[in-house]
Amino acid sequence: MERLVDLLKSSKNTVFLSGAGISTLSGIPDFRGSNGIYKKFDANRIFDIDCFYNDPAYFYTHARDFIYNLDSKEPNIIHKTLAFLEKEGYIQALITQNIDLLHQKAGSVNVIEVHGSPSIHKCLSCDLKYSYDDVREILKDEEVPYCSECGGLIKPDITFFGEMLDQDAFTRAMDASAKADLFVVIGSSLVVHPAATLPMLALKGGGKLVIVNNMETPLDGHAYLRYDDLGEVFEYLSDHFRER
Ligand code: CNA
Repeated sequence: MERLVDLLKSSKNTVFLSGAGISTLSGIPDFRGSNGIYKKFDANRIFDIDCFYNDPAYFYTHARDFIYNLDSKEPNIIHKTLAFLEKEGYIQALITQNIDLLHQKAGSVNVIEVHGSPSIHKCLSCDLKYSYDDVREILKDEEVPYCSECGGLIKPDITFFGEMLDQDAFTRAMDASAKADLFVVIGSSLVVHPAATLPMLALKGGGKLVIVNNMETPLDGHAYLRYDDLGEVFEYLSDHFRER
């Protein structure tokens, strides 16, 4: 791990890509990990855009214990260390596939949310915006939130399977990745595309790839450094950088 510290210190343009694995330490299950959502129910169906249109209650029922309870979830040592490293100038961009808002809660500023965010919801008929808190309030009484102005279905601004990614966010993510001299993937299985292509952009630009994940990923063979345990790595980084 000393080698990772050295890399973080010597790199001029460090980009992190986070996935659902980093929030398991905050009690939010990931998709494909050992206690992931895929083990319990069909996450493909919950986040499938056609299923959402046909049966929004299916999404909102499952999301109650997954997205609409985020107020009770706190950033862990990984989110906090990343925010600290950004503040100290060691991280230039943080790209996340997560939709749990914990990076922002920990204080990270330059966060690129490539799969959107539940902080905004929109009426699919009239485009009226609702905040996360608005929708959580509606869900206290209703199974599915509908627009108070026109009765249209309300959808969170997260990217479902079958939808295009937000082009502005993804373009920023691609630009940051292509410029990175150090690209660190944390807690992602790297199987969801196109986010999983971002490390390749860094490699093509001559950047070094580091992967921290406790299951194999398709890019392990390209990794300059490879670690399994996120908790261990971030305890080390936290101790090292905070105790200087
Ligand atoms: P994923 O496919 O579930 O992969 C997570 C990876 O993290 C797995 O390979 C795990 O083995 C690994 N992992 C879990 N805990 C640890 C640990 N303590 N140490 C090391 N490795 C660990 O998730 P991805 O992010 O790759 O997939 C992308 C999807 C998942 C995105 O669309 C997300 O929006 C979606 N998702 C997000 C959240 C969230 O916001 N917290 C939760 C669940 C799913």
